[in-house]
Amino acid sequence: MSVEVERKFLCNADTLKKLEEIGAVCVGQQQIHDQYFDTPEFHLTLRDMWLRKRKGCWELKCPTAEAQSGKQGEAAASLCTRYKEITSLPEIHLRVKEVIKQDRESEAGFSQEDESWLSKLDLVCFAEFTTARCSFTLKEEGVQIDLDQADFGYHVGEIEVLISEGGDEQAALEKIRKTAEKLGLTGDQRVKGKMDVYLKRNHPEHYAKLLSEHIL
Ligand code: V4E
Repeated sequence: MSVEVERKFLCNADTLKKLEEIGAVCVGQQQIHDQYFDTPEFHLTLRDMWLRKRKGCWELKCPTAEAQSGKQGEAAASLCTRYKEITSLPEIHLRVKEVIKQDRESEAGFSQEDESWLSKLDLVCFAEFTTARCSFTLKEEGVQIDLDQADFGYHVGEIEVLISEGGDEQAALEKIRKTAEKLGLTGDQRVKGKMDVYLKRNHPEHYAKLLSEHIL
């Protein structure tokens, strides 16, 4: 299982030029269609768990043990998020069921095509959008930089480093800090992600609930 450590940043007219200057190499462009699911009572997102279907595959992003214990470290680290990324469908099902505390055993299978487990756990799609993504790498740092343009009009960049669970988070944070410095990123405020902007516009009640619980 991998842990994604990332820092979001606001893009501007100079971002592409800056990436070129620091030697970032474009490694591809893609369209990403995401559908996010939760119960009507927000069982998952209120625990900072994000279940999504992307390119026909299920993914669950959930907080790491450190994030759950509230450890943030220094200020630069607090600009970053870390989430475990689970892609095994049986494990996703297990974790989701654990949170929803469904008494009734689901008899659904675990194929990517059979979606009956969703309705059995009362999971509905609450957000759906497409992102045009350009990805860059900084090879010597093992860093990926994504420039995302969401179809609802939000443009955001992210500097990310993947580590294994229990891997060297400090080293990942340091790589992100260095990359941010090279890109000339200033500001000590966390930048909003796509979901933040999407929910604020489309589901203000859900958004308000997540804000009040300090999830967003
Ligand atoms: C973790 C999370 C959400 C799920 C989407 O994560 P995000 O990294 O924003 O999306 P994306 O498309 O870049 O995924 P990737 O391709 O990198 O896997 S939605 C909200 N969160 C929590 C969250 C948070 N609290 N604060 C920030 C700055 N980002 C995300």
